[in-house]
Amino acid sequence: MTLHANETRIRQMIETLATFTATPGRGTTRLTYSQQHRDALDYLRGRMEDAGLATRIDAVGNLFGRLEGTEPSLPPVLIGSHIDSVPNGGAFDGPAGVVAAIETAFCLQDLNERPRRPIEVIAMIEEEGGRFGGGLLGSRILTGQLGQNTLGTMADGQGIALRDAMAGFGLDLGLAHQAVIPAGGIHAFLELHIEQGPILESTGDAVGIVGAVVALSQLSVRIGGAAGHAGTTPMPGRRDALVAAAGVIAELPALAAAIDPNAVVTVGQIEVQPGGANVIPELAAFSIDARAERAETVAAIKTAIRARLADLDRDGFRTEVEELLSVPETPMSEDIRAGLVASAEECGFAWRAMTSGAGHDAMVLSRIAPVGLIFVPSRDGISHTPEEWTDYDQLTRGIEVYFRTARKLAA
Ligand code: HGY
Ligand code: MN
Ligand code: MN
Repeated sequence: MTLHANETRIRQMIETLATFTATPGRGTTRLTYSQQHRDALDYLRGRMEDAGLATRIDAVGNLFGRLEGTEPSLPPVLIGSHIDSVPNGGAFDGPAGVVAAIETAFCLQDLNERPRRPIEVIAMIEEEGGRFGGGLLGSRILTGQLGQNTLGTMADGQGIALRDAMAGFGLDLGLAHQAVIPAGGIHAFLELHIEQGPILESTGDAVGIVGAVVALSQLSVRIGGAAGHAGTTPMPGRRDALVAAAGVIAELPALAAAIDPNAVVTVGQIEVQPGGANVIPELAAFSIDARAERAETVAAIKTAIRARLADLDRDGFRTEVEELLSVPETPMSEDIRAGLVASAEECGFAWRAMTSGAGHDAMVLSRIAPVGLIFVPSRDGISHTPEEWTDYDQLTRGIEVYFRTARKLAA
């Protein structure tokens, strides 16, 4: 079996991207429109151009590299992933997919092959939502699901408006509509991603071929109580927003399990105001990330959360729930899945059919085109931490399967 994917090139791109972090020595922190994002784009443009791609940055900062096809008027095959990270994340979540796409272009260059369909490599913004919340921002803008009205209301944790962060990056929010890919604008989308779970490592399969991505929702909950002096305010009658929030958060695992034992629910962020050690909190704001195989299960979990918050309203608190993101379970294209299986088998690599518990841009892009998603193993199933790791020979094998499938899609 001829291995086209080049492990040295792949490793060099992953290791260089890992240097564009705001937290050197403590994982990858590359937030959208940050200096680290700028450095990564400058580097990636160079590598894309080395691979024979014509590069451009769209109105919201997604980086594209185009390999012209012999029939340029055909809708391109879009390949790639996201380039942002969670705070103190790993070196592979996102970059593995961007590098897989650039390596695909290098392999075609090595073979001196021109695809019939154009191929467009993409490095998308803000998939994690690490800066502006919600997530899947780049792909939701590309597919017309997020427009200027909503974008105009978004700000980061420091209160910097998305509009201003874009301006600082040389982008004009007023032109965001230009980033939208029209219906029929792409032939297919193919993404390689790390599994971020323990299955492939435990089974020894080389790649996971994804059938569907689970349903997921992200909520922002605010609980308002009453500030007061920690020393002189008797316990009975307090409306301590943090105690109320802690009660709700502590109950979430049992609340979700009662609805679906396989559902997952996570509170990753919490903010307390005014934040004095001797002041009774008047506001507690926290995130809830809820996921399950089916959208109606996630909906039932959200209903149960709202009912629990209504109890607090009756106790004199003021609660609010904002839905930042809600995506139903998303099946991948059967044809592309079959193409990935055929490529894995022609390489003689063991593959495994999987469902993705992690959200990915592929689930959003499935709104405008058939999509495919392939996983490579994650050591100890760890991700979203500096310890995230995939062996380079494992990544190279996954990229070989990916390249062969992208090549067929563009034929
Ligand atoms: O949260 C997720 O599933 C993905 O890593 N953004
Ligand atoms: Mn990711
Ligand atoms: Mn992630």
